[in-house]
Amino acid sequence: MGLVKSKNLKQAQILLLGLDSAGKSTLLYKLKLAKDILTFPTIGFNVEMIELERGLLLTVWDIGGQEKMRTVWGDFCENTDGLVYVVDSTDNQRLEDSRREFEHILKNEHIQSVPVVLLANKQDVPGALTAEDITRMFKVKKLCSDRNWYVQPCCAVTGDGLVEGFQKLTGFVKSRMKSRGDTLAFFKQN
Ligand SMILES: Nc1nc2c(ncn2[C@@H]2O[C@H](COP(=O)(O)OP(=O)(O)OP(=O)(O)O)[C@@H](O)[C@H]2O)c(=O)[nH]1
Ligand SMILES: [Mg+2]
Repeated sequence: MGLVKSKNLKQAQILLLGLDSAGKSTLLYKLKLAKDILTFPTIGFNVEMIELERGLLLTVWDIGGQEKMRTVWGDFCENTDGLVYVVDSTDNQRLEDSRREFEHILKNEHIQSVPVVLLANKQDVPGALTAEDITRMFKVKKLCSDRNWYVQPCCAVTGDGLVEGFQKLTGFVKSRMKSRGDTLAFFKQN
């Protein structure tokens, strides 16, 4: 579907990926409900519509990050307008796994040139890697040289940095659609 534009409402499809326990579902429901919820590992996916800015509806697809689920991430890439990749900044042991999965998904044909925001999550935990650390360790400049990208520090539990990260992404999404002069679907309301 891509970005669907109507007189008063635009929609964008956002894919939320990252290893299991990175904090994807916690941040999704923090954004959606402004509440801390007790999450369970996501088997399958969650999907929520979020209106962070008036007139722009984000459909956010939160896909489980366990090893088995990573094999199907590619099936969710079609029609994606923006990718949010969540990193547990305290999980030193699996940082390379996360980086490898990130590199792999960026090669998916459906998300070529799709903008990316990496969320360096769990910044409330002492010793968490900074956004600069993640940028360097994930080789983001190199891997994302073909697209707009940004690395945002955040804490899904308090909500710090989440709106900023998503706003950055939607800014990129809007400018990509404009610059591509994409075949936007225009629907007249009412
Ligand atoms: N301290 C801290 N804990 C967090 C933060 N974000 C998430 N968590 C915790 O990390 C655990 C995993 O969070 P989830 O949101 O379920 O992780 P997920 O990425 O959805 O994991 P899967 O569904 O298995 O892919 C939970 O216990 C959360 O409370 C954070 O910013 N800080
Ligand atoms: Mg989850």
